[in-house]
Amino acid sequence: MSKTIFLLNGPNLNLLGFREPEIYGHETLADVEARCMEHAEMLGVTLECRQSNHEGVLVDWIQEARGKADAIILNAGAYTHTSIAIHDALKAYDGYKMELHISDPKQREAFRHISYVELASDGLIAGKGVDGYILALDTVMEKIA
Ligand code: CA2
Repeated sequence: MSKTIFLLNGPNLNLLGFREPEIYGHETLADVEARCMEHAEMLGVTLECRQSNHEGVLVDWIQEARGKADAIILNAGAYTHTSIAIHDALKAYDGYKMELHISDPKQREAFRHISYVELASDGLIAGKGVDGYILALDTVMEKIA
């Protein structure tokens, strides 16, 4: 039975490649998602890529993953550091949960040091640039194989 992974990106990640390339690189979100889709095909896994700027939409998608996806890879953007709603939705999800960041928030401003996502996740990849997305797919596949 083929596995399904939800790749969810949160607020402002639709701006990837257009601003702050020194932190987030030059690739757009469309580039990153295309790379992930290609990699997922190679791994033989179904990948569903979505992005929203809205906290409640991300909560809805995490709830939707219950019974539909074997794992969630989540870059919750700034909601990582603020959202107990996303934390609670992740807690209610039984599959594997990987927190993902392009930069390493722990090496940045103090307000990025707390992660409500981390407290509800099974793994964390941060500070690897957009290559972290591919690394996350490989790691998650090992966990759900
Ligand atoms: O490093 C990451 O992946 C972050 O999740 C990115 C979030 C930030 O709030 C987190 O602390 C760490 C910000 C996403 C904003 O993305 C932009 C991309 C290009 C230009 C401007 C913002």
